[in-house]
Amino acid sequence: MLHSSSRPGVVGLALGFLAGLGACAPGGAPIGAAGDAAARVYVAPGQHDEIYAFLSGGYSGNVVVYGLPSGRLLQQIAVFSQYPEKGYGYSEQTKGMLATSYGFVPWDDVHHPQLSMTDGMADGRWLFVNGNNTPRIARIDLTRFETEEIIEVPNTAGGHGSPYITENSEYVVSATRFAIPTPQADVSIREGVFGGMISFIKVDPANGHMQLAFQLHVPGYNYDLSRAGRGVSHGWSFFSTYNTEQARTLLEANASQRDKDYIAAVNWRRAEQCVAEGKAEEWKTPYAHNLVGEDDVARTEMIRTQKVLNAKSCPEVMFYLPTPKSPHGADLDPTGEFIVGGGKLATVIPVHSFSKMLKAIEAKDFDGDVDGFPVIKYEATIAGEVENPGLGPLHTEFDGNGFAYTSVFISSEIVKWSLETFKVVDRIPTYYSIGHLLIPGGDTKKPYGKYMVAMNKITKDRYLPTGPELTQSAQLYDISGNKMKLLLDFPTTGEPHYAQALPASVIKDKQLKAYALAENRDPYVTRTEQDVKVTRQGGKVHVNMTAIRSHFLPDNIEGLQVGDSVFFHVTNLEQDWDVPHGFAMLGAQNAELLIMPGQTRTLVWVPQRAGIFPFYCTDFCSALHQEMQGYVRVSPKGSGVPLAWNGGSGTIK
Ligand code: K7E
Ligand code: CUA
Repeated sequence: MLHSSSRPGVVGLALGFLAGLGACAPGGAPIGAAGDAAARVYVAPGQHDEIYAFLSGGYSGNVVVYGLPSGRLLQQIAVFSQYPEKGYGYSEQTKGMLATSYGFVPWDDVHHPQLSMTDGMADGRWLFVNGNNTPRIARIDLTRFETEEIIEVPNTAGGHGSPYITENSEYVVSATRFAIPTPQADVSIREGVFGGMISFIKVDPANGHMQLAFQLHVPGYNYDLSRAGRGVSHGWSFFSTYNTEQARTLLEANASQRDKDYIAAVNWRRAEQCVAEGKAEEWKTPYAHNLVGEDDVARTEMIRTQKVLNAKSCPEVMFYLPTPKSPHGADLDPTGEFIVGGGKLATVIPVHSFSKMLKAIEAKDFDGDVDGFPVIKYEATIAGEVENPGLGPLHTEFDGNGFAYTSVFISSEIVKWSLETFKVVDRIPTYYSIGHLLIPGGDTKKPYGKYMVAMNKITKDRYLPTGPELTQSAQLYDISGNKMKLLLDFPTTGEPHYAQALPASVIKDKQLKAYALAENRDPYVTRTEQDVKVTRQGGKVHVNMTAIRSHFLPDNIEGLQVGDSVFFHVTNLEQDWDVPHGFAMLGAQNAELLIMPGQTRTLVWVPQRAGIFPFYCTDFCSALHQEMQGYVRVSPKGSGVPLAWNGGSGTIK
């Protein structure tokens, strides 16, 4: 989103504009909706949607999955936030996902999902998302819809221009939003020298595992958004910058002085060469790498060094394209030839040409340099300027039929324009104040097109009011014809920024239905009811427990003591689709466990009082789900009550 300090003014403008539009239709009819909208979005009961859409959950820290065109919510994927519904970040197996160099960080602000790519097309293997606050990148496995890996990005503050993936998933690329001293230092805010960092994180094509390959040390601007080149521009990445003024206070005015900031064009193949030539230095900022192992347990490796390449030591690695004014989006058309800037304060949408850029570099058609980096003449790269784009253009997506669609925040609309004539051909209002927009495959070589989703920042009167906080508002448009048509409003959670979508057929038949019990390698797996047991090691008690419709074993345990750390390792013995069991313990100071078929999950409980404590299954699993419960007996510390349980070799019969 736009930095919040600019928000009140901008919103004020936006609402003023909306008053002119007449936001409330008589009788509450859907404003601007197409006549056949209901039929176009209707997915009959029992039928499936055509498209999976992955919306960033913004400050919820999650990713939210919707079906399109219905707008039905299908799943919430826990990523950077503890999520009690699934026990994510609470169970012993998942806590490690939220480790950072700052310790356990149970929240972040998700902005940009990116599907893994093969030859510039979403291949449906993984979804990457960034955490903006404590910079991290997560990888979600799309056969399970679960987060499998999170890597922290060192020397970075505000991992916003992230995780923009290259066309064969060579790298996920991350740029810093907030300039800071690099490396970190105790300096004067006003006088200190700040830097920026662009990170290239290698993706292992076999398993998706991420590894920080190198970082490029660049001037201390705010790097906002990014795209990796594709097609003709493969091998480059493009980053919008703002605050090239390098203001340190009241940025809303002080970072808006210049008529043009830059899109930084980075030749990452060149950077690879310089790193291979040994030009990178070793820095020592610790960062966490969290990975789910073969045993389905997330473990953390704290890594202490990284390769940092000073961009100045690598000639021709970076060029600046002057771009009006405080650009936000930097988006590439399907061919990779056009680089579209979204100047928040610009009066046109500037479209740079990649081939012209290469020629200008060749001809040294520069307007001098900044910090030693050549600034290419604006006229030398510009392919066209889209006039009359509305107020506050932000992000652009493409339909694959020669048209671009730009979200426009202040005037609350989407403008459709031609990549041939650079003329606006259609415009449609959004309700209200659109941020990102999504076209399925709209950032790939061959967009799927057909639909477009607006993710709006302001909801106002679109839904039944729910106190001061309203649901977030997404809107679905039909873009199959010449005119865009509004089809549907649907609510979203958190504040969605970007989203990705792909045809359901790419991934729907690859979904895991149950974890194979025979392959469960959790160190505390219990494969049969004969194997259940309770063991004490000093103040630690391990309960190897099973769950199957409709009982736990053991379901009676005695001999626990106040202050023990009791580890309930619950294995779900089911092997059917859609039969998780839950596990909840009275007084436990965390969440439930939600255990998928064949999986083991562990909840730690430290009993604080003596007495009898029930536990139960939280997921309605059978007609006798209510009967799926048990008791533990807690005795005072030092009590002589022996450890006893039922099931397996237990002594309670
Ligand atoms: Cu909200 Cu991509 Cu973080 Cu624009 S960003 S709106
Ligand atoms: Cu198991 Cu309800």
